[in-house]
Amino acid sequence: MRRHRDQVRMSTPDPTDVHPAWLPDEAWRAIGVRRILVCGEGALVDTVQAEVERAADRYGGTARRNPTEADLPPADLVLALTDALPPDSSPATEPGPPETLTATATATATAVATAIAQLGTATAQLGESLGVEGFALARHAGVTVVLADAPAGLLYGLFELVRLGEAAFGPTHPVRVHRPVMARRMLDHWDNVDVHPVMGQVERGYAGGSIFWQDGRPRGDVARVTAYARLLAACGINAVSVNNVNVHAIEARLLTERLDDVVDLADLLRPYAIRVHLAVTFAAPVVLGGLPTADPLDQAVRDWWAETTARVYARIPDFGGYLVKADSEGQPGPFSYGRDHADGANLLAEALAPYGGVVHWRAFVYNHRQDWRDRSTDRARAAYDHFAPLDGRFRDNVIVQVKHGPMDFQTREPVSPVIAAMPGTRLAVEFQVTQEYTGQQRHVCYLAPWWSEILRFAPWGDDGRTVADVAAGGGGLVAVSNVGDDRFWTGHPLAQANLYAFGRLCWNPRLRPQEVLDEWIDLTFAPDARVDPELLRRTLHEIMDDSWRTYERYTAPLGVGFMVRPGHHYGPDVDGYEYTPWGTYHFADRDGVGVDRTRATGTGFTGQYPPPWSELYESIDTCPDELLLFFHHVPYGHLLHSGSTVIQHIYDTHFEGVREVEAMCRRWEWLARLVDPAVHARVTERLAEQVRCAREWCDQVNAYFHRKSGIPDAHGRALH
Ligand code: GCW
Repeated sequence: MRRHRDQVRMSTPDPTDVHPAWLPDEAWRAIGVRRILVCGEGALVDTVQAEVERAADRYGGTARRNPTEADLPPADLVLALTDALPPDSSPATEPGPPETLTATATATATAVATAIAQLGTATAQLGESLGVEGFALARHAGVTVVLADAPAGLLYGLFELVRLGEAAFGPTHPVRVHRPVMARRMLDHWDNVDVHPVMGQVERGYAGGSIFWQDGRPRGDVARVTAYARLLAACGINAVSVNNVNVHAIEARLLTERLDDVVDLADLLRPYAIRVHLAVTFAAPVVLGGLPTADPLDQAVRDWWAETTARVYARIPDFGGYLVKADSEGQPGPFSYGRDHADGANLLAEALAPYGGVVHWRAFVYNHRQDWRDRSTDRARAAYDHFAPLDGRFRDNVIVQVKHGPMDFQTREPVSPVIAAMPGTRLAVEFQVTQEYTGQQRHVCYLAPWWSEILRFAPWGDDGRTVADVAAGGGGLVAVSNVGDDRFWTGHPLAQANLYAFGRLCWNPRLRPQEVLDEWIDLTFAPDARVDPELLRRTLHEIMDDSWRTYERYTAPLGVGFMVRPGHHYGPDVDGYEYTPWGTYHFADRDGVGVDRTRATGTGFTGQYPPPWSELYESIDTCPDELLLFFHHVPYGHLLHSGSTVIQHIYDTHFEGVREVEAMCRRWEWLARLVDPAVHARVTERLAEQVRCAREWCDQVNAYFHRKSGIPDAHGRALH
C-alpha cells in the first residue's frame, strides 16, 4: 500500500499496549475451542475466516474454509452464506441430510449438513430475506449455525457468537433472526488533522490524541485503527466520519489533494464493514477550487462538486458521503448567498447521487452571537425555525442530522421538536458519546439510560411511534466518538461502555441499558471475571446503572442546563454563560429561576411540539419535574410533583449526588483484586477527581442559590 502505510508499519506501537476493550482474547474462547467451518466468498468472509482462525490457533480448535460436499469435516460451528449452501438445503426440500453429503460424510458431518439444511429451510420459511446485514442463528444436533445472505451479516453473526460465548453451544434452539433496526449506524470523529490552537487535536476529545491524525499528518497507526474497526464492528457500527465537522484549512484538503489519506483509512476500515465519510466545508469550491463563489445554484459550483465527487469515488468506490456543518458557529454555508439549507444540502446530494452516497447535513444552526439582554430570542427554537419549513424539499439522499435535544447535548433536555416536524425528510438523530457536558470522561456517566429514554420517547404521544422509529425510517443514528490514542481508548476505562452501548442501541434500540451493560461487562472483564463474576458484575452495575442520574443530581438542576465553565465546559460556573452571546441562560434572580419557553408568556418554544407535548410542556402543572426549568421560570418555593420545593430539591439533590459519588469510590475499592491493576488504578484516579469536582459543583450551586434566594436548607446543612 501507499507511503504512509509502509512508514508506519515500522513505527506502529506494540498492539498489546492498547486495551482490548470488549474483545479480549478470552471472549473468543468459546469459539476458539471449536471445529469451525466457514462457507462463502468475499472480503468480509475472509475477515470472518481470519478471526476464527486466530481464535482457533489460540484455543486449540480448527477452522476450515469452503469444504467440498464430498469432504465435509465434522464441525461444531458453521458460518455460511446462503449462496454457499448445498443445493439440497433449499426451501423446497424437507429438512434432512442431503443425500450427496450423507454418502460420504461421517456422523458428525451429517449433523452439520442437517443443521445447515434445517436452518436454510427455516429462514426461507420466515419469508423474509436476511438483508445485507442480518443473520440467522440456530443450534441443532450439536452444531451451531450462523447463516447470512450477505458477507456483512456473517461478520455480525460472528460477533453475536462472541457475545453469547458458551451459551451459543448449549442446548438446541430454533432459528433466531437478527437484523439491525437502524440501517445507518455512524460515528463522527471531531478529530482535527492538525492541532487546532484552541481545540487541540480532537475537538471535545477527552482521551488523548486522534487515532487517525497527528500534527497535520495521518498518524498511520495501522494496528490501532484496525483494532478500532474490529471493536466497532463488534458493537454494530457501520460508518465513520474521519474528521471534525469544523473543517479547518488542512482538513478541507482531505477532499482533494489529501484524498490519499482518506483512501488509507477506508482500506483499514473496509474489512470490518465500515464505510468512510468525510466532513467537508461548504466553501470548498472557493477554498479548494479557486472559484469566486460557492453559491449552490451556480452551475460552475455544481460542476466542481460533481467532478470532485467523481474523483473521490474513483479512489473509494464504497465511500459513504459527506457530512456538513453549515452556517453554524462560524462555518460557511448557503446563507452567504441568500440560499437556504435545502439548496445547500441538495447541491452536495446531487453530486453524490450517481454513486449511492449521502450527505449528512446538520441541523445545528443557531445564532451564536445573540444579545443576552434580548429575552425573546431562544436558541432552543433555532433548528426547528430553520429546518421545519424546508420539509419535503430535500433530495432522497440528504439526511438531516438533528441533535437529540434542542440545545446542545446537555445532561437533560427535552427531545428536539425537529424530530416530529419533518415527515417528508430523512432524519438522523445525533448523540454525543464524547462526554463534553457529562463529565469529560473523568466522571463515570453511563449514558445508555439517557439515550434509551430519548429513543423510546413518543413525539406524538400514544400513537406508538418513537424517536427510534423516526430514525429507523430515515437516516439512523449518529454519535460523536469518545476515543483517542489513550491506552484505554476512552480515558476513563468505564467510558468504553458508552461507545459499546451506542452501537448496540443502533442495532436494537429496544435493548435495555442494563442488559447492554451486562454484555459489555461479560466481554470486557472476561479474563478477570473468573475470580468472582457475581461480585464484579453487581458492583459495576451499582456504580454505573444510575451514574447519569447521579451526574445530573450534582450539576445543573431540573433541565436548566449549562452552568459549566465557558470554553472547555468542565466543572461548575453557574453564571459562566449568563451574560454571553451563546443563548444558554438560566435567568436566576432573587425570586426564581428557569427559562420561560411557553406560548402564553415566553418564547413560544412549546408550540414547536405536536400535542400532547405542546400542552404538557406549556402547563406548569403537567410539565415533568426534570424539565421544569427548561420550560418555565418559577419561584424558588414552587412545589414540584415530587413534593419538594425547587430550592429544597436543588439542595437535596446536590448533597445526594456527592454522597452517591463517594459510594461509587468505596465500591470500586472492593474490586481492587478483581480487575486488571492498570484499569483499577486509572478508574481510582478518575473517581478521586469526580468526588472533588462533584463537591465543587454541589458547593457552588447550593451557595449560589442560597445567596440569591436567602432561603436556608430545611435540614440545616452548611451552604457557604
Ligand atoms: O457542543 C458544541 C461543541 C462544539 C461543536 C458543536 C457542534 C464541533 O461545544 O465544539 O463543534 O457543538 O456540534 O458542531
